[in-house]
Amino acid sequence: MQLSNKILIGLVLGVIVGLFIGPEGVGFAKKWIAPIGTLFINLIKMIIVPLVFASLIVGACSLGDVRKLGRIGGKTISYYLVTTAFAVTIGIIIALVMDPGEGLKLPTNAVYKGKEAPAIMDVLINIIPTSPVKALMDANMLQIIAFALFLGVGITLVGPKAKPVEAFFDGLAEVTYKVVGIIMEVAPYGVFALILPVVAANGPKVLIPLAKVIGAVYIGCIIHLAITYTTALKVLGDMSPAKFFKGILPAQMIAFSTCSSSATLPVTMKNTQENLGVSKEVSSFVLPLGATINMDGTAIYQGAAALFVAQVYGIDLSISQMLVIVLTGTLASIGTAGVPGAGLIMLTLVLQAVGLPLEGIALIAGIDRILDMARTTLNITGDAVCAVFIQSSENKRAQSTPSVSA
Ligand code: DAS
Repeated sequence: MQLSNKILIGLVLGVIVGLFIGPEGVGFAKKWIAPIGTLFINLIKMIIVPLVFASLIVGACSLGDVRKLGRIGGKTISYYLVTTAFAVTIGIIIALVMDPGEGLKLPTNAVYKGKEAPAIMDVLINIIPTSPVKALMDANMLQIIAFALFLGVGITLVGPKAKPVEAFFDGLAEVTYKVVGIIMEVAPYGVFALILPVVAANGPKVLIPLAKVIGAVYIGCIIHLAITYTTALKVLGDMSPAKFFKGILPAQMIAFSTCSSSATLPVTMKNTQENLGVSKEVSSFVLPLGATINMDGTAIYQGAAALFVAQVYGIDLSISQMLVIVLTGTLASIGTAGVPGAGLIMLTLVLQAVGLPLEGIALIAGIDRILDMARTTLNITGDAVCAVFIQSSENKRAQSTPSVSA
């Protein structure tokens, strides 16, 4: 049976058993079932750093030359920024139309102390690791990416003398891919154990008061998937959406269950390489970068959640305040780590930027895991669409570049 079918069975069984045991069974689920999910997450966290580090170095080296690295990097970053800003806008529009905060009116005398928005220069400066070993130990993904890219460029520029170094990291990358394959055999059980306690704890009745917020985020994600990604796949990726969504399904289910782009990254890479024809060199560059800075689902969530909080406190936002939400929502999603619940933490940055009470976060925190499932699934899907786009663009370039005659 295909792995994606096994994972789907794990997911569905987890939901059914979660609904069956309900809130009374949460204690049992958290004590005996949840640890299996934690074990699965820890197995993937174990392999993330060596996988991203080795595959990015190999990715940067195999691009062959620094010009190609710059070209692919420029296309990748541009695609990520445009789709993320579009995602925030969708989140705002959906929340304006659905008005999820309707019916809830809370006092607005709240004095809030928001998290200072990190200055964009600080974010950029912090990307360069002063201690690469510490960055690896701390799993600081942005710094690991920066260090790996510099090493990759260095190996490329040194040439033949650095071949043994490239061969070592190429071998390490292959070993990490193989370990991922072994870990994925556990995925159906891990997915079952991750989803069951969440469904048991949140059961259908608890969700009703916040169903509109969940609806707004899920509808926003579906719209982004149906419009932005389908268009990008057809226009930029030359790939039928049906083939894409079938090929990326296992990674989407892992993302939905783990709520972690980083934990899903090995599967996203496996699916894009094996099912979507993306080369190792492109996927090893585009996907680790995307799992760290490209989070369209989180961007939609930031837009919708900010509007929900404004509605709940009866605050009418001006157009310029909504533009501030688009900007800070985009920055917040870039800065969001690929781990569960990271988007909720970054929401404080957006609320503070437009002067909304942070207390609103408490309202949404209870269902954050449910929202995180959708936004993480969209996050990794957007990364995979970008990988397909870059691969298609590079294929076209290769075809249009006259081959050097022998
Ligand atoms: N869970 C994060 C991720 O892994 C996204 C978020 O929390 O918004 O992509």
